[in-house]
Amino acid sequence: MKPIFVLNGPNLNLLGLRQPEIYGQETLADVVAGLSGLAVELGLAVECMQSNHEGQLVDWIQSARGAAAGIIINPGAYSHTSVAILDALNVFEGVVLEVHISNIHKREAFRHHSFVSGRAEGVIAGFGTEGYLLALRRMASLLKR
Ligand code: CA2
Repeated sequence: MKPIFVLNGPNLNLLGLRQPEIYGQETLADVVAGLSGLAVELGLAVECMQSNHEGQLVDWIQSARGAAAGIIINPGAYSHTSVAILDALNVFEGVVLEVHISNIHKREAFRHHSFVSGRAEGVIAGFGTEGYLLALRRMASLLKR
């Protein structure tokens, strides 16, 4: 089975270090450890990557073509701005799930729209960092079909 790419966008390297009232106490390393453990349980493999750079995210999405079964992505602020990330995801043939730690619909109006949501099979928002684990469980059931 090809791996699942878990992509995190800008500033998510600061998880657990700043703004815990919005994004919780867990660090990105904690999230990666949780996903790696759950992946073993589900019989999947995950490759977790984070970048603050839009082009790097586009490069990783392009590299997923033929190499990954699915992509779980939290594009961070690029969710609301990036047609380039949407275009790259549109060329990827596998399952795409979108995760937001916070409930973007309860926040400022500019966060209510995500370009990626038009491509994603499903979107999780407002479940904290647990959303990544829920997305991985959903990915496992979608890939079994
Ligand atoms: O809720 C989410 O997961 C977001 O994708 C997070 C983005 C935000 O721009 C989106 O609207 C919603 C921001 C990520 C910033 O992450 C930080 C984590 C800890 C401390 C500071 C920033």
